Amino acid sequence: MATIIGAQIPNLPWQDKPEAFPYPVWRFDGNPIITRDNLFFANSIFNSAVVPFGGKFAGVFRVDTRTRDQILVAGFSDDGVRWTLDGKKLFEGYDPRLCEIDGAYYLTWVKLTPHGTVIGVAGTKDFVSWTEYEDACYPVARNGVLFPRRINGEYVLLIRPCDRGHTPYGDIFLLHSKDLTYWGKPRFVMAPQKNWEMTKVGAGPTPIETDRYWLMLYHGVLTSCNGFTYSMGAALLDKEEPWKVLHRADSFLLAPHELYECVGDVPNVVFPCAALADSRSGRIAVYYGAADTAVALAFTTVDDVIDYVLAHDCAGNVD
Ligand code: BMA
Repeated sequence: MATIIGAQIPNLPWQDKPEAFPYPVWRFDGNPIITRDNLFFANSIFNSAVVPFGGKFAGVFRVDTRTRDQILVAGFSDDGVRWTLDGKKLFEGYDPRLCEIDGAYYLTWVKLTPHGTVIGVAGTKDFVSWTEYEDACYPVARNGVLFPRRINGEYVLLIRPCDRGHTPYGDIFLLHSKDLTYWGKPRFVMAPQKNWEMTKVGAGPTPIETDRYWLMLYHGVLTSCNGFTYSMGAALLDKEEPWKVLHRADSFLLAPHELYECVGDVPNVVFPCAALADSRSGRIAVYYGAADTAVALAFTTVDDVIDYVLAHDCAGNVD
Protein backbone atom coordinates (compact mmCIF):
# COMPACT_ATOMS: atom_id res chain seq x y z
CA MET A 1 0.00 0.00 0.00
CA ALA A 2 1.42 3.34 -1.04
CA THR A 3 0.44 6.66 0.49
CA ILE A 4 0.11 10.03 -1.25
CA ILE A 5 1.75 12.86 0.66
CA GLY A 6 -0.22 16.05 0.08
CA ALA A 7 -3.62 17.64 0.40
CA GLN A 8 -6.94 15.91 0.80
CA ILE A 9 -9.26 16.65 -2.12
CA PRO A 10 -12.67 15.31 -1.05
CA ASN A 11 -14.35 16.63 -4.22
CA LEU A 12 -11.77 15.10 -6.58
CA PRO A 13 -13.56 14.09 -9.79
CA TRP A 14 -13.99 10.34 -9.77
CA GLN A 15 -15.47 7.27 -11.39
CA ASP A 16 -14.79 3.74 -10.19
CA LYS A 17 -12.72 1.41 -12.32
CA PRO A 18 -14.97 -0.52 -14.71
CA GLU A 19 -15.61 -4.13 -13.73
CA ALA A 20 -12.74 -6.48 -14.67
CA PHE A 21 -10.83 -3.64 -16.37
CA PRO A 22 -7.30 -5.00 -16.87
CA TYR A 23 -5.28 -1.74 -17.00
CA PRO A 24 -4.18 0.72 -14.31
CA VAL A 25 -5.70 3.88 -15.86
CA TRP A 26 -9.31 4.22 -17.02
CA ARG A 27 -11.09 7.04 -18.86
CA PHE A 28 -13.94 9.27 -17.68
CA ASP A 29 -17.07 8.21 -19.54
CA GLY A 30 -18.02 11.85 -20.20
CA ASN A 31 -14.85 12.61 -22.20
CA PRO A 32 -13.82 14.98 -23.59
CA ILE A 33 -14.59 17.41 -20.76
CA ILE A 34 -13.49 20.59 -22.58
CA THR A 35 -13.80 21.25 -26.29
CA ARG A 36 -13.38 24.25 -28.55
CA ASP A 37 -17.01 25.12 -27.78
CA ASN A 38 -15.94 26.27 -24.30
CA LEU A 39 -14.58 29.52 -25.85
CA PHE A 40 -16.03 31.10 -28.98
CA PHE A 41 -12.62 32.23 -30.25
CA ALA A 42 -10.92 28.85 -29.82
CA ASN A 43 -9.78 26.60 -32.60
CA SER A 44 -8.89 24.03 -29.92
CA ILE A 45 -8.41 23.78 -26.15
CA PHE A 46 -6.16 20.97 -24.99
CA ASN A 47 -2.92 20.36 -22.97
CA SER A 48 -3.99 22.15 -19.76
CA ALA A 49 -3.20 22.33 -16.05
CA VAL A 50 -5.46 22.31 -12.99
CA VAL A 51 -5.04 22.54 -9.19
CA PRO A 52 -7.30 22.52 -6.13
CA PHE A 53 -8.17 26.13 -5.29
CA GLY A 54 -10.22 27.37 -2.33
CA GLY A 55 -12.15 24.11 -1.96
CA LYS A 56 -12.86 24.12 -5.71
CA PHE A 57 -10.53 24.03 -8.73
CA ALA A 58 -8.63 26.48 -10.88
CA GLY A 59 -6.67 25.92 -14.04
CA VAL A 60 -4.61 27.38 -16.83
CA PHE A 61 -5.71 26.22 -20.26
CA ARG A 62 -3.95 26.01 -23.58
CA VAL A 63 -6.06 27.71 -26.23
CA ASP A 64 -5.08 27.78 -29.87
CA THR A 65 -7.19 30.62 -31.23
CA ARG A 66 -8.98 30.97 -34.53
CA THR A 67 -6.01 33.09 -35.67
CA ARG A 68 -3.89 30.09 -34.56
CA ASP A 69 -2.11 32.03 -31.86
CA GLN A 70 -1.17 29.95 -28.85
CA ILE A 71 -2.33 31.49 -25.59
CA LEU A 72 -3.03 30.56 -21.98
CA VAL A 73 -6.24 31.49 -20.15
CA ALA A 74 -7.48 30.87 -16.60
CA GLY A 75 -10.50 28.72 -15.77
CA PHE A 76 -12.49 27.74 -12.70
CA SER A 77 -14.62 24.77 -11.71
CA ASP A 78 -16.62 23.57 -8.71
CA ASP A 79 -16.28 19.87 -9.53
CA GLY A 80 -13.17 19.57 -11.72
CA VAL A 81 -15.29 18.41 -14.66
CA ARG A 82 -17.39 21.38 -15.77
CA TRP A 83 -15.15 24.40 -16.37
CA THR A 84 -15.76 28.08 -17.01
CA LEU A 85 -12.89 29.54 -18.99
CA ASP A 86 -11.87 33.16 -18.94
CA GLY A 87 -11.45 34.78 -22.34
CA LYS A 88 -8.48 36.91 -21.26
CA LYS A 89 -4.97 36.03 -22.40
CA LEU A 90 -2.61 35.46 -19.47
CA PHE A 91 0.51 34.63 -21.46
CA GLU A 92 1.51 33.58 -24.93
CA GLY A 93 2.73 30.04 -25.28
CA TYR A 94 1.52 26.55 -24.58
CA ASP A 95 1.52 23.36 -22.50
CA PRO A 96 1.05 24.89 -19.01
CA ARG A 97 1.78 23.08 -15.76
CA LEU A 98 0.67 24.28 -12.32
CA CYS A 99 1.62 23.48 -8.77
CA GLU A 100 1.11 24.92 -5.32
CA ILE A 101 4.15 25.59 -3.15
CA ASP A 102 3.74 27.22 0.26
CA GLY A 103 0.35 28.76 -0.54
CA ALA A 104 1.30 30.25 -3.92
CA TYR A 105 0.49 28.77 -7.33
CA TYR A 106 3.28 28.48 -9.87
CA LEU A 107 2.81 28.22 -13.59
CA THR A 108 5.47 26.87 -15.93
CA TRP A 109 4.87 26.81 -19.65
CA VAL A 110 6.43 26.76 -23.07
CA LYS A 111 7.09 30.41 -23.74
CA LEU A 112 7.68 31.65 -27.26
CA THR A 113 10.76 33.78 -27.98
CA PRO A 114 12.32 34.82 -31.29
CA HIS A 115 15.10 32.36 -30.56
CA GLY A 116 12.96 29.33 -29.80
CA THR A 117 10.91 28.11 -26.86
CA VAL A 118 11.95 28.54 -23.22
CA ILE A 119 10.36 27.60 -19.91
CA GLY A 120 8.39 30.56 -18.58
CA VAL A 121 7.74 30.76 -14.83
CA ALA A 122 5.05 32.84 -13.12
CA GLY A 123 3.26 32.86 -9.77
CA THR A 124 -0.16 33.87 -8.50
CA LYS A 125 -2.28 33.66 -5.39
CA ASP A 126 -5.66 34.25 -7.05
CA PHE A 127 -5.33 33.34 -10.77
CA VAL A 128 -6.03 37.00 -11.58
CA SER A 129 -2.76 38.85 -10.92
CA TRP A 130 0.47 37.14 -11.87
CA THR A 131 4.16 37.80 -11.23
CA GLU A 132 6.44 36.61 -13.98
CA TYR A 133 9.91 35.39 -13.05
CA GLU A 134 12.99 35.05 -15.21
CA ASP A 135 12.85 32.32 -17.82
CA ALA A 136 14.22 29.12 -16.34
CA CYS A 137 16.61 28.34 -19.16
CA TYR A 138 17.74 29.64 -22.51
CA PRO A 139 16.26 28.29 -25.75
CA VAL A 140 15.41 25.65 -26.65
CA ALA A 141 13.39 23.67 -24.08
CA ARG A 142 9.84 22.47 -23.41
CA ASN A 143 7.98 20.42 -20.80
CA GLY A 144 9.06 22.44 -17.76
CA VAL A 145 7.48 20.86 -14.69
CA LEU A 146 8.09 21.96 -11.08
CA PHE A 147 8.12 19.56 -8.15
CA PRO A 148 5.43 20.61 -5.63
CA ARG A 149 7.89 21.42 -2.83
CA ARG A 150 11.52 22.32 -2.34
CA ILE A 151 13.78 19.28 -2.13
CA ASN A 152 16.73 19.78 0.21
CA GLY A 153 15.96 23.50 0.24
CA GLU A 154 15.80 23.95 -3.53
CA TYR A 155 13.08 24.21 -6.15
CA VAL A 156 13.44 21.50 -8.74
CA LEU A 157 12.30 21.82 -12.35
CA LEU A 158 12.08 19.02 -14.91
CA ILE A 159 12.86 20.17 -18.45
CA ARG A 160 13.20 18.64 -21.89
CA PRO A 161 15.83 20.32 -24.10
CA CYS A 162 14.76 20.26 -27.74
CA ASP A 163 15.12 21.98 -31.10
CA ARG A 164 13.02 24.73 -32.73
CA GLY A 165 10.81 22.32 -34.61
CA HIS A 166 9.01 19.09 -33.87
CA THR A 167 12.19 17.64 -32.31
CA PRO A 168 12.94 14.03 -33.28
CA TYR A 169 14.75 13.35 -29.96
CA GLY A 170 14.39 14.23 -26.29
CA ASP A 171 15.53 13.22 -22.80
CA ILE A 172 14.31 14.55 -19.46
CA PHE A 173 16.70 16.60 -17.32
CA LEU A 174 16.19 18.65 -14.16
CA LEU A 175 17.48 21.95 -12.78
CA HIS A 176 17.74 23.32 -9.22
CA SER A 177 17.09 26.83 -7.91
CA LYS A 178 17.13 28.47 -4.49
CA ASP A 179 14.99 31.44 -5.59
CA LEU A 180 13.05 30.54 -8.78
CA THR A 181 15.37 32.94 -10.64
CA TYR A 182 18.80 31.35 -10.95
CA TRP A 183 18.66 27.77 -12.19
CA GLY A 184 21.57 25.35 -12.25
CA LYS A 185 22.94 22.01 -11.07
CA PRO A 186 21.53 20.17 -14.10
CA ARG A 187 21.01 16.44 -13.82
CA PHE A 188 20.04 13.86 -16.43
CA VAL A 189 16.83 12.04 -15.45
CA MET A 190 15.85 9.66 -18.24
CA ALA A 191 15.91 8.86 -21.94
CA PRO A 192 13.55 6.78 -24.09
CA GLN A 193 13.88 3.08 -23.45
CA LYS A 194 11.00 1.11 -24.95
CA ASN A 195 9.50 1.22 -28.44
CA TRP A 196 6.32 3.13 -27.49
CA GLU A 197 8.48 6.09 -26.30
CA MET A 198 11.47 5.61 -28.57
CA THR A 199 11.53 9.09 -30.19
CA LYS A 200 11.38 11.25 -27.05
CA VAL A 201 10.06 11.57 -23.51
CA GLY A 202 8.86 14.62 -21.57
CA ALA A 203 7.54 15.16 -18.05
CA GLY A 204 3.75 15.43 -17.71
CA PRO A 205 1.85 16.52 -14.60
CA THR A 206 3.46 17.92 -11.45
CA PRO A 207 5.09 14.86 -9.84
CA ILE A 208 3.00 13.25 -7.08
CA GLU A 209 4.75 12.68 -3.76
CA THR A 210 4.24 9.29 -2.13
CA ASP A 211 5.76 7.79 1.00
CA ARG A 212 8.49 6.04 -1.01
CA TYR A 213 8.82 7.72 -4.39
CA TRP A 214 7.98 10.68 -6.55
CA LEU A 215 5.47 9.39 -9.09
CA MET A 216 6.26 11.01 -12.43
CA LEU A 217 3.70 10.58 -15.18
CA TYR A 218 5.22 11.50 -18.52
CA HIS A 219 4.61 11.32 -22.24
CA GLY A 220 6.54 9.13 -24.59
CA VAL A 221 6.54 9.47 -28.36
CA LEU A 222 6.71 6.79 -31.03
CA THR A 223 7.44 7.65 -34.65
CA SER A 224 5.37 5.54 -37.00
CA CYS A 225 5.01 5.78 -40.76
CA ASN A 226 2.06 8.09 -40.00
CA GLY A 227 3.91 10.51 -37.68
CA PHE A 228 4.20 10.84 -33.91
CA THR A 229 2.05 8.89 -31.41
CA TYR A 230 1.99 10.35 -27.86
CA SER A 231 1.22 8.04 -24.92
CA MET A 232 1.45 8.31 -21.13
CA GLY A 233 4.00 6.38 -19.08
CA ALA A 234 5.00 6.29 -15.41
CA ALA A 235 8.30 6.32 -13.52
CA LEU A 236 9.15 6.29 -9.81
CA LEU A 237 11.90 8.71 -8.78
CA ASP A 238 14.07 8.83 -5.67
CA LYS A 239 12.65 11.21 -3.05
CA GLU A 240 15.90 12.95 -2.16
CA GLU A 241 17.67 12.70 -5.52
CA PRO A 242 14.77 12.85 -7.97
CA TRP A 243 17.01 12.50 -11.03
CA LYS A 244 17.40 8.84 -10.04
CA VAL A 245 14.79 6.70 -11.77
CA LEU A 246 14.22 3.76 -9.43
CA HIS A 247 11.47 2.06 -11.43
CA ARG A 248 9.64 2.67 -14.69
CA ALA A 249 6.92 0.79 -16.52
CA ASP A 250 7.92 -0.94 -19.73
CA SER A 251 4.58 -0.16 -21.42
CA PHE A 252 2.39 2.91 -21.67
CA LEU A 253 -0.43 3.39 -19.16
CA LEU A 254 -2.67 5.31 -21.56
CA ALA A 255 -2.37 5.58 -25.33
CA PRO A 256 -4.56 7.03 -28.11
CA HIS A 257 -7.36 4.47 -28.49
CA GLU A 258 -10.61 6.45 -28.29
CA LEU A 259 -11.81 8.47 -31.26
CA TYR A 260 -11.21 11.84 -29.55
CA GLU A 261 -7.56 10.82 -28.95
CA CYS A 262 -7.02 9.48 -32.47
CA VAL A 263 -8.78 12.18 -34.50
CA GLY A 264 -8.21 15.91 -34.24
CA ASP A 265 -5.78 18.64 -35.24
CA VAL A 266 -2.89 16.32 -34.41
CA PRO A 267 -4.07 12.72 -34.43
CA ASN A 268 -2.93 10.08 -31.92
CA VAL A 269 -2.01 12.30 -29.00
CA VAL A 270 -2.51 11.63 -25.28
CA PHE A 271 -0.63 14.47 -23.56
CA PRO A 272 -0.99 14.55 -19.72
CA CYS A 273 -0.34 17.96 -18.13
CA ALA A 274 -2.01 17.73 -14.70
CA ALA A 275 -3.02 15.29 -12.00
CA LEU A 276 -5.10 15.84 -8.87
CA ALA A 277 -4.15 13.43 -6.08
CA ASP A 278 -6.23 12.91 -2.93
CA SER A 279 -4.03 11.85 -0.02
CA ARG A 280 -6.93 10.35 1.94
CA SER A 281 -8.29 7.96 -0.69
CA GLY A 282 -5.21 7.56 -2.91
CA ARG A 283 -7.33 8.53 -5.92
CA ILE A 284 -5.72 10.35 -8.84
CA ALA A 285 -7.48 12.24 -11.66
CA VAL A 286 -5.30 12.87 -14.72
CA TYR A 287 -6.06 15.69 -17.17
CA TYR A 288 -4.69 15.20 -20.64
CA GLY A 289 -4.83 16.81 -24.04
CA ALA A 290 -6.53 14.64 -26.65
CA ALA A 291 -5.36 14.92 -30.28
CA ASP A 292 -4.33 18.57 -29.74
CA THR A 293 -8.03 19.39 -29.80
CA ALA A 294 -9.78 18.76 -26.46
CA VAL A 295 -9.16 18.11 -22.75
CA ALA A 296 -9.97 14.66 -21.37
CA LEU A 297 -9.91 13.06 -17.94
CA ALA A 298 -8.73 9.66 -16.73
CA PHE A 299 -8.54 8.00 -13.33
CA THR A 300 -6.23 5.78 -11.38
CA THR A 301 -5.07 5.27 -7.80
CA VAL A 302 -1.63 5.48 -6.30
CA ASP A 303 -1.68 1.71 -5.72
CA ASP A 304 -2.87 0.92 -9.24
CA VAL A 305 -0.01 2.91 -10.76
CA ILE A 306 2.77 1.89 -8.41
CA ASP A 307 1.79 -1.80 -8.44
CA TYR A 308 1.75 -1.67 -12.23
CA VAL A 309 5.15 0.03 -12.49
CA LEU A 310 6.73 -2.44 -10.08
CA ALA A 311 5.19 -5.42 -11.92
CA HIS A 312 6.38 -4.11 -15.31
CA ASP A 313 9.64 -2.52 -14.23
CA CYS A 314 12.28 -1.95 -16.88
CA ALA A 315 14.55 0.43 -14.93
CA GLY A 316 16.90 -2.34 -13.91
CA ASN A 317 17.28 -1.17 -10.27
CA VAL A 318 16.51 -2.92 -7.01
CA ASP A 319 15.63 -0.80 -3.99
C1 BMA B 1 4.46 18.71 -28.83
C2 BMA B 1 3.79 19.91 -28.19
C3 BMA B 1 2.46 19.51 -27.63
C4 BMA B 1 1.62 18.75 -28.63
C5 BMA B 1 2.42 17.64 -29.26
C6 BMA B 1 1.66 16.92 -30.36
O1 BMA B 1 5.65 19.08 -29.45
O2 BMA B 1 3.58 20.93 -29.15
O3 BMA B 1 1.78 20.67 -27.27
O4 BMA B 1 0.52 18.17 -27.98
O5 BMA B 1 3.61 18.16 -29.81
O6 BMA B 1 1.35 17.82 -31.40
